[in-house]
Amino acid sequence: MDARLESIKDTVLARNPGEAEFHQAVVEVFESLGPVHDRHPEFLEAAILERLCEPERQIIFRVPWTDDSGRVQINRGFRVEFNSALGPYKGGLRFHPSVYLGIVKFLGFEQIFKNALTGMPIGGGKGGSDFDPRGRSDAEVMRFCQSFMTELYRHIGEYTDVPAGDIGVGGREIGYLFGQYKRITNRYESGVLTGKGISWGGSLVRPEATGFGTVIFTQEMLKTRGTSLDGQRVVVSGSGNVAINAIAKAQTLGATVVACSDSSGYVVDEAGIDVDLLREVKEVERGRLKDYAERRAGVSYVDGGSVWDVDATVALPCATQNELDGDAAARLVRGGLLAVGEGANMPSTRDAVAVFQEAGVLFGPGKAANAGGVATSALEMQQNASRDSWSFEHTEERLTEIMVGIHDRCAATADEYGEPGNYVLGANIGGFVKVADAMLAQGLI
Ligand code: NDP
Ligand code: 2IT
Repeated sequence: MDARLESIKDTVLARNPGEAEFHQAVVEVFESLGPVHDRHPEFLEAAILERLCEPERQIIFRVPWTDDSGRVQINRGFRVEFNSALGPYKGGLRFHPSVYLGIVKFLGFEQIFKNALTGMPIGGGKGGSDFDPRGRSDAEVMRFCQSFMTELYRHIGEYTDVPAGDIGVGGREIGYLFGQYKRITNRYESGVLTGKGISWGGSLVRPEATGFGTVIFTQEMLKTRGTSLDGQRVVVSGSGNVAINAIAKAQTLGATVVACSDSSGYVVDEAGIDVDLLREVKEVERGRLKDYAERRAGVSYVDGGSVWDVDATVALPCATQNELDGDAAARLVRGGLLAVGEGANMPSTRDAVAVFQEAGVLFGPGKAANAGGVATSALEMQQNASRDSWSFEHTEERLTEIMVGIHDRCAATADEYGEPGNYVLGANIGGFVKVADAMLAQGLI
């Protein structure tokens, strides 16, 4: 790392003790930024990096609710409003027992650069709770969401901060959150949340957007090597919103997705995942991947283990952070891997990224490859602001344009900085320069 940035990094790490994921995200970005500071000493003088690493506002609150047996439960809620240089804070809410400040901050930090790369007017933020929705009834989830919003509502708004979904937060949760916001404020402010249902202000393609966008980005990377997804053997991790839609899109483009996972195990389906059955099991029944395997002939289910043991030419990690380590990366490379498109946020460890890059594997980092979700959220905000709703075809066309644009900007930036094909460098520098320029223009705030 550049010596000038090293000491800033040390200060940031010391100021934020115990937040391993946030440290990892900061270090990864700093490693790309040396050459930018050679060209732009004004960024150092204005302490842009120090300011970028300090969230504009961090909100932590108690979320009390009662479970179905009448017992009081207490969770912790978070919203980190990281950077508003380019627009209102924008980013998802994650409900998962592992959530703590370090995870929310890593996600919020990445979101700043991701949102900048989309070219849409959105700043970066993230939130969530250590609430575990698994095994909870709809009524429990509703009471939790109502309590969560009873605090959060005062901090958000169409021009302030616009949350959406992430792990554990989908259409059901956004519905309960929106209902409570509307009830408290007595305002039908559609643009306050994205990921809404289609009949009450949502956008077509938003549910598919992250997975579709990841595959479109991956397709663009493959094109630079004169190939495409057609005929590729793909492994996807996860079986949630991002994974399912990545599987669907990859197969539409002629790939065969032979495996996917959940936190309990993985399935191998050499004929190609049956997306309709997967949607039925996961989205309608809220079941487990094991149930998918039991209902389809010729599928094997592996309890525990790692889905990265399955050979693939294209890997799409779509579950969670640090799910793919250096050993798994080396195994995938030995198995003939050509490309990785990160649907999840920071799923590859720094060791894994190094293995992929050394082996010449095309590597699309999450902040570029999975930006289709938040970009389509921005399209939802646009539709809400104009009280309009667009067709599926039109919205998907916009998503495709945006993803191709992000790919090309990352590639061009990597070329400009003398590292052709380095999408990590391209994404970090491309996102950073846009935010840094806006921060400079807006003065010391
Ligand atoms: P979902 O809740 O719909 O699905 C999450 C999936 O990941 C599930 O299959 C889940 O398995 C698995 N998973 C979660 N945590 C772990 C864990 N600790 N170990 C192993 N598997 C795990 O979430 P999404 O699909 O929305 O999100 C997936 C990833 O994509 C996240 O990294 C998220 O930040 C990122 N992302 C999401 C966007 C969106 O629009 N939703 C946009 C951009 C990025 P199980 O059910 O067993 O927990
Ligand atoms: O990580 C992400 O980009 C998301 N979870 C989506 C955020 C959004 O505001 O749609």
